[in-house]
Amino acid sequence: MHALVNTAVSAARRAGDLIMRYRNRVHNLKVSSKGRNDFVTEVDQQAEAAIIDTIRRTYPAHGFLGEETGQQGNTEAYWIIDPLDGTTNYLHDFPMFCVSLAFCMRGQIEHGVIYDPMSQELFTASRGEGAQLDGRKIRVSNRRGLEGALIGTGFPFRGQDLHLDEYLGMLRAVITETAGIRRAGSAALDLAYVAAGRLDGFWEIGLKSWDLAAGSLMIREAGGMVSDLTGSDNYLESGNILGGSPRVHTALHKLLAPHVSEALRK
Ligand code: 2AM
Ligand code: CA
Repeated sequence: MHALVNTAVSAARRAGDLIMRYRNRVHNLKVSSKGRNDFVTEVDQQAEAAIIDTIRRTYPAHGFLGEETGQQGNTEAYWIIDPLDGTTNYLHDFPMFCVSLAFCMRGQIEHGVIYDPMSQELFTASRGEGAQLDGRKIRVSNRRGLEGALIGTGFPFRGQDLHLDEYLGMLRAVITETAGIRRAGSAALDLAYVAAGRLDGFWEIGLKSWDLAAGSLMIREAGGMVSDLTGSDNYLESGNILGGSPRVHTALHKLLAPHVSEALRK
């Protein structure tokens, strides 16, 4: 395994252990949901601090772009961190959340690690070297189109740019044409599931780069395709993503196209 991936795995496991240690406490907090929210925010922050600390010990010159702490340091060689993807699930003890780490070098994502501390499944990928689940090579599904396909998505949630009408149009189209939709609540883990062939495709709008960086590399390295909703490579910037096995990606792109408004083309 690449030395950078080794370090990322240690960091992700350390964050995952911390998340699991706090899990019972979150559930026992009999306070208002605000109190619980604050507590979870604290878990997020501590997990991110643990990740940064682990990476810094080996790579003191690297920079970071974290969901909790934002951009810091080196912007040429840096780590994109989602310390706890699926926070709402975690808050509800719904067992679908993960730690997502990506290493970015001069604008290219080179390595990705996604760790699910509930199942202890570890997904890894390095550019040009494939993707693995617990050390075994994974491939996207070999489904030939939308018929029978299982598609993941996430509902829009950010206040002002909900694009709800467009999204509902997409949902209607996908419900009609596929075997079903799953809305699991952790975009990073959903993307890892696409890479592992558990989902045939995935789309979501309005995400952030830390939700997508590791998982998008994983899908490509597992033989799949990733783009934004227009088919371009701009998904990390736009936050709109469409991924899947090659034929499902192509079919889903075509199916969603009529619902992609001007605003979603940026
Ligand atoms: P998060 O848990 O790290 O915030 C689900 O649609 C995806 O959107 C998740 O990856 C989740 O990542 C992200 N997300 C960000 N803010 C959210 C919110 N307010 N509600 C639901 N999901 C959110
Ligand atoms: Ca996230």
